[in-house]
Amino acid sequence: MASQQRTPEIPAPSVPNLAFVEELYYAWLADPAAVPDPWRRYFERIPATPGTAPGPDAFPPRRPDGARAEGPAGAAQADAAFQAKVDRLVAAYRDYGHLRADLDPLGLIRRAERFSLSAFGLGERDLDRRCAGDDGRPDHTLRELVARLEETYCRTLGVELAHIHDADLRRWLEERMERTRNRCPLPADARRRLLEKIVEAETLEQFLATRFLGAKRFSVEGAEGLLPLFELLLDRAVGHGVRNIVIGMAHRGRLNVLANVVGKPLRDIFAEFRDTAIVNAGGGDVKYHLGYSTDRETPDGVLVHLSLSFNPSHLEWIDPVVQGRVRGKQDRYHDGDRIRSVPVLVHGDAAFAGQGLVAEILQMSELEGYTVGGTIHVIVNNQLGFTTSPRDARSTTYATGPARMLQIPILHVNGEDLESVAQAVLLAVDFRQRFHQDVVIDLWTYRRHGHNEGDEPSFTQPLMYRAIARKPTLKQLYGEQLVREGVVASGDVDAMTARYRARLEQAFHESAALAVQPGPQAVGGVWKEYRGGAFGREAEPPTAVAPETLRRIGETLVQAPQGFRVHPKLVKVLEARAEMVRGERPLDWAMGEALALGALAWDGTRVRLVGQDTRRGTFSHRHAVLYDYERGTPYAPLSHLRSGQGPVEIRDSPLSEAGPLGFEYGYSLELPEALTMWEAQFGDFVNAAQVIVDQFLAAGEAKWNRLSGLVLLLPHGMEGQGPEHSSARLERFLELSVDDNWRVVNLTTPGQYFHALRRQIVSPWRKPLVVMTPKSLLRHPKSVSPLDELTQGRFRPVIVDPTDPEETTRVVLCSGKLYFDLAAARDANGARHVALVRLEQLYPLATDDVLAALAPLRPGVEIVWAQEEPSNMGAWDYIDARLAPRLPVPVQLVSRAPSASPASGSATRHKLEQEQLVREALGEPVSRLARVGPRAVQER
Ligand SMILES: Cc1ncc(C[n+]2csc(CCOP(=O)(O)OP(=O)(O)O)c2C)c(N)n1
Ligand SMILES: [Mg+2]
Repeated sequence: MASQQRTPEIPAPSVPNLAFVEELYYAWLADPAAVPDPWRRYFERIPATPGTAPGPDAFPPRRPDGARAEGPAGAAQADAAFQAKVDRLVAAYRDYGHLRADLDPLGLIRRAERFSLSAFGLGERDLDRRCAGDDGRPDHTLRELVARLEETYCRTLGVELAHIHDADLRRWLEERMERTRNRCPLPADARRRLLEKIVEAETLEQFLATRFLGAKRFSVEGAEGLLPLFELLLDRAVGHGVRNIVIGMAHRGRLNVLANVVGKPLRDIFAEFRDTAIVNAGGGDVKYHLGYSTDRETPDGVLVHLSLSFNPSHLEWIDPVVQGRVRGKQDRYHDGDRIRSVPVLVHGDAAFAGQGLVAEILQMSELEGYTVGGTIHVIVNNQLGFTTSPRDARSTTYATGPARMLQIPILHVNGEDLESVAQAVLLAVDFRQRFHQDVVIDLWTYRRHGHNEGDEPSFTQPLMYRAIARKPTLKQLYGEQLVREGVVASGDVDAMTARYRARLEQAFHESAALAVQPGPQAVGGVWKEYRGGAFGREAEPPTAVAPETLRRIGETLVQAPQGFRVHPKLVKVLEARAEMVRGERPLDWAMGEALALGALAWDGTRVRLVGQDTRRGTFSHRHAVLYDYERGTPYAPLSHLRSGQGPVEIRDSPLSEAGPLGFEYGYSLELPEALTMWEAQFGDFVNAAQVIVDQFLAAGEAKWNRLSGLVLLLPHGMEGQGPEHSSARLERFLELSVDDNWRVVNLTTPGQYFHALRRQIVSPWRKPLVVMTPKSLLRHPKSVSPLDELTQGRFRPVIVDPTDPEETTRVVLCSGKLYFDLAAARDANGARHVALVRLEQLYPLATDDVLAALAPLRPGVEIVWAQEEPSNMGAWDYIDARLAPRLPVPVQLVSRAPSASPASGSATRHKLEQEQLVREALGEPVSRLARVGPRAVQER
């Protein structure tokens, strides 16, 4: 008798093995032969069609949490399998429903097809079966469920969630969307108010178009929905307790936002358009770059401070600046939860997708050192960047692609459906206030005219612009809708338009009478006590600190708390620092800096120092934050000086320059009383933030009348480390130095560094300070200062070595570390005829101090400018143009030969060049090193 093979026991699906059964089931659906016989026979009893399941790359299974009821085995199994398919359908809607949402007001984008039921193993016959739905209720028919999902996820609000793997966060969002079906019905008075904003938006643009024919205004038309969005956003934010909103935005719709959101007087805007008076002899900026701020009162009498930040043309570069400003406000107002001050960044679709800075600020957004509790991003997505279509502008599906790196929702909304816009705003603001993360609203719109008003858009987008020409404006559409709904009467829209137009006429009339245009807002508020403009000829302020105070600060700096295990190698460092405090050994750079920051904090000044590897210091010299050798916990001695001291924040930054530098600049704009410092890893890398230097630091005062006392620490100096570790491009800073826009220093002693840092706070002037900081000098035995240098005196822009005027025949002017090489050679050679004069501050130049140093010398003395940089770099061109003409005799140059690259890659060559340079500077005869460039063609 043939033995009967036993069928393995197949357990009824229960919660623990459901996943396993589901996997098998889907494998069987795809290919019945792929599962073992018993399972195949089992599944064959379930009414479904094999071979119709989605492939492995289709929607990954995702089961809602929570157990399902177990029933009598057969029915329960069938139900469980059916429900599993339904669950996959629900998951697909949640993850991909946005792909078929109706987002484009022009209707030109092809939307994804409706999900086919068969792709999920479902069919028409299942439509009236009962199943558990997205809301967890068990009593839907599949038909109802699909309708609900279509409505929630595929109408005019499409939400990207698939990238979020934080279950809490997703559940919160899904629950919010599914409960409301992603709708936010608005009461009649709110709808009327939104209509009014749309009327204002359109009427202002048309007024500007007729009164200032052809003037660039980067009209909001086609994206009028931005104005209602702001109304809704402000309301919701104020409801959450927000009292400060800083807006950063580019050109598109900016004038309208200034006038109709922030409340800049129309009269002033028109005066700027008339452009008949000189606003600002120093420069100023075009009207659509200017900022404005006001206190706006809500209908409930709550005051909220709105500030639209000035911005440069460089798209997206205002982003970190706005965030830094908000962080500054949060620090100033002790908003530790970061719920009272909020940044709103309005982006263009092409810029958001294209500019790398966006990735930087997103990456920074959740770091302790940079978080602002979440930025609300709004993309004014007109589906064009100038003339470029999205297909040539990005590889991502949406313009918001870069935001998917974060665990945040991305809300795509049709800008013509204001109920959906309202829902997107609610979700965004509530999400930001609850989870303290960024959030993105992608407002789909179109651009009614060309990029600017003089542009012909149909050259490049003929089809799109044919569709736009046929399209009624939002005012028309929404007005008609509200008339239909009985919210406004048929003549109301015209009446609203006429009323606003009358206001525009009045303001236009007044603007003609404005003899002087307002220009950038005057410095006021927290800035009242600080000064911009020319430094004048005032003496260096006193920056010395009493010995007793320094001693007390120093003692704290060299101690770790009880039980803290200092790294064995740092014990010696702290001991050496203790000797410095006791005056037993001269101070080094790290200690000069620590005492400067310490003395400021001691007096209550806030200090913030951020950069790559800044806590330890790239060159392992700073150790401003110690890490317990056993537990790894950080300890920053500067934060433990005494109670009531200023807060000290020393942090490491992400590996980027633009975002972090922009952020610190923004921070410095809010806190003039704080010492804000940014450090580059090597000064060379500051060029990765060149836009921030050019557009903000150098020109911010000239363009926008905004002052900043930001300090840049840029390790600089040629030490044989190759072309990219040698130069902070001093020449570029000097080229940009004019109108006392900042200070540029290249210092030789810790004492000078101490005074320069303290001067930033002690002096009422707020100007950026660019410091060429040392590398080898950090440990140079001569580049040290006795304690006295800190307890007496002040900053010295020029240092003249003592020499005998009778003996001196050659004056060598120099700056920075080359001085020590020159001094060593001079001393070694007994070259007493050479006088060394150090220009510690290169801008502004203390020309009188140089002249005073030369005055006692005999006529006929030679004057040399010596620099270690190639002659086309460093300070030479600047010295030649700005100092040399003021000196009694022509200045000779000693430098490396001109070069396209800042330094040689060979340390040996560097050394030879340096020796030769020093000898030449001292007037010794030298034969020049032959210069052999890289060969153009490699010989084989
Ligand atoms: C960094 C930078 N590169 C280029 C430009 C020139 N530019 C000005 S507006 C614009 C198109 C912007 O497109 P988008 O971001 O979609 O904004 P839209 O004008 O469509 O509102 C370009 C390329 C610029 N201002 N900044
Ligand atoms: Mg665009």
